Amino acid sequence: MGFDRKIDTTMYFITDSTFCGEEEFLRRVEDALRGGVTLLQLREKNKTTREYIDLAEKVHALTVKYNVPLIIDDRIDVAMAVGAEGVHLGQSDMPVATARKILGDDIIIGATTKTVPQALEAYEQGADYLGVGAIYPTTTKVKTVLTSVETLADICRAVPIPVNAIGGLNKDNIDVLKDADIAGICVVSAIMKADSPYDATIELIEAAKEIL
Ligand code: TZP
Ligand code: MG
Repeated sequence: MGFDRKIDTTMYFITDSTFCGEEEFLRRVEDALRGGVTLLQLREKNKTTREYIDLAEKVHALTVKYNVPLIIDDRIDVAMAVGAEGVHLGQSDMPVATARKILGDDIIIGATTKTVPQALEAYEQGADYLGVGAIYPTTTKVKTVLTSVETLADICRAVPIPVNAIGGLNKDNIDVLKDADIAGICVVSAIMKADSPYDATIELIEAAKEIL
């Protein structure tokens, strides 16, 4: 695709706005950004299009301030509307190739994949990074099945783009990932629901350094 932008997926924070008010949500997002997350995904499943765009604009103002790319989950229209840096697509969302055709080469496209064939397909269609999981059971609302670390390692070997692990990850359980050649970790609860998202981010980055 001639796409060679470097994406730092080391500490990829995915948001969940469902358990607190907007003010607290935005405060937690900014705390995580201050703590050093390298990539941030706004993930909304129950908002209207207008509400999604409204929140994405607010979150984008924060990510721009910290020079962190903003990825919008599922919705390329919302990503385009707010000028987000990227979009993340699952297996039931728009195919990566279609999104690439619409968005062009300058937008980051991530894809959720759980098998080597899915990973190869997403890569060949122009995905810039992959999310693979759930590695552990998760308390975040999501339709997913568990993915073994072995499959994760196979996917890392199969594609030349960054592969991140996701699902139930926290600073105390990511050592199982050390033999898979992942580029980073994705977390929701470990940061979003921490007493201090700032401290949690710093601790996660420290723990990730040991295994990446
Ligand atoms: N996809 C697979 S697991 C998951 C997603 C979006 C949720 C991860 O959330 P948490 O809280 O980090 O387990
Ligand atoms: Mg999706």
